[in-house]
Amino acid sequence: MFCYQCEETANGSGCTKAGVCGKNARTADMQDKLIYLLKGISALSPDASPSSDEVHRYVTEALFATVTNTNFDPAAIEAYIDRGFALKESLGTGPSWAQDLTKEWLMSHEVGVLDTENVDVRSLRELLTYGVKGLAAYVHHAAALGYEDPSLYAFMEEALRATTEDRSAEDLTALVLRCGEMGVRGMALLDKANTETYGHPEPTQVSIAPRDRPGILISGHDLHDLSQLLEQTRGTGVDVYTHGEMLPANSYPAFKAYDHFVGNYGGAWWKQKEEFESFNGPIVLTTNCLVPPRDSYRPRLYTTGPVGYEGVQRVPEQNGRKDFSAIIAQAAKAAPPTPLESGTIWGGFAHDAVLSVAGAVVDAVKSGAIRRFVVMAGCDGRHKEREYYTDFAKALPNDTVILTAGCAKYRYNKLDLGDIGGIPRVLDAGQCNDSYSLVVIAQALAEAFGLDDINKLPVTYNIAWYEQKAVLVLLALLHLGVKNITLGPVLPAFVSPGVLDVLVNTFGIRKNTTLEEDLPLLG
Ligand code: SF4
Ligand code: SF3
Repeated sequence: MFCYQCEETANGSGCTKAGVCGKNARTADMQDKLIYLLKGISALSPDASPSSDEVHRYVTEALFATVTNTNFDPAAIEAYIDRGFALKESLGTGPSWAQDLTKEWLMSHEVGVLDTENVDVRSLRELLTYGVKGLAAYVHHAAALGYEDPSLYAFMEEALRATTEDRSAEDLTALVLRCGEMGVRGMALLDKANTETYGHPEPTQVSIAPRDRPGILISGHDLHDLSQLLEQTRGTGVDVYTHGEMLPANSYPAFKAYDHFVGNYGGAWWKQKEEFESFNGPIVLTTNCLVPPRDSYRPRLYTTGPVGYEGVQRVPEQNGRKDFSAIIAQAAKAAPPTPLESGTIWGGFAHDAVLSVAGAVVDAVKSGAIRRFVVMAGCDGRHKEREYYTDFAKALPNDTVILTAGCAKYRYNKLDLGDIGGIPRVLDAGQCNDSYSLVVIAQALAEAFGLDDINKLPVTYNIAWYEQKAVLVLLALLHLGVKNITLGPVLPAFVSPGVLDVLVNTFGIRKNTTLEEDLPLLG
């Protein structure tokens, strides 16, 4: 195996024996074969003979299954491969390698990242592939709510196809930037899907103290799954709690209407071993990030959608309806969650909520009460270096406001950083995909201040990344012309020195260093 798609890749260069994430070599090889097949399918469905919706949705979900910490089950990946070969029959003609591809050939050959010898071309091909994986995740969520945009499917397939062709570095770089453009479009589509279906998030104090009743813990990013769970648990005496990236769901009006939807339990994904243990009730993983489970809570762990783990039960599903009845029955017999903490945390500062008080925000900036916004969006992770983000948040001057989205927030969202004239100093826009909200807010502020360039705003970007959705969010920011982003806790291993030069020279990207060096950059 060779995988270097995430931040914690072995030795900062690549996982070759087993993934630091827990992905074994067999699953990694199966994922490489699946990606190869998806590229083949994309090569057979050029614009002239567009693929069916079924093919588009399949490519999207299969890409999602290969995102870090999503699917660790080689049998599930093989099932995606089988589905791909069945769908391939319906496709038109294309290059012979794709047209003649058989499962037999694929299973008996090693394919993967290292097939591309030129390091810069490899780097660009992988950067594009990972951006597309991130995009696929968001497109998948929007589609679950009935929101689809053919141009996004077309782009994902065009990009996959391009990685198999003899393209120049310039050409691939242009596609990488277009991936950022499509990322903005995809996140806007998901924002529309979420807010039209569940209402605009509203500022909410989310309880982090459990109640004295049994509960079900739901994690991941899929709001459609959550909505089905809330509906089916209504009146059963079983509470529902969020974990990790599901926390922002507590701020949507449609979900707040459920009395038994009672708050958030625990922190970011990497703490799940301890937290799933002490939760005591069943846990549903709707997307990444899943950590290989302990045997102790495995019988009460469930996966659904693109997530999977060998030997872990699936949520039963028929015609798109998930059936939580057995999980609810199991929960009813479980002990209430063991309390870990008490109090509340703020959420719900997505674009609608922030822009509804835009006047107050603009006044606070003009009066000097708010000197600067610091975007600290992205992912959290288990590496010790990430303590930097807690220290950075603590060290920020009192006249700065943190804008966040994604699970990166768990590094500082329980600190008491106070408020500025009633505006909390940590404004949480939501999940990683809600980074879109931060962009809408920045653009609205630029307009309010009459600026022609968002880089002239008093905004500093200090972003933490972990997996491929964060890669897409980064590309989206680059497409919007955001310059001088600080990125950490390490730079991606898949960015070659040549590609890094382009990122540094064109966009001023830099790696985070120490508080002493990074804080003065606030100006
Ligand atoms: Fe390694 Fe990350 Fe790939 Fe897992 S996803 S195998 S940790 S590079
Ligand atoms: Fe987190 Fe996995 Fe990236 Fe959605 S849940 S931000 S890491």
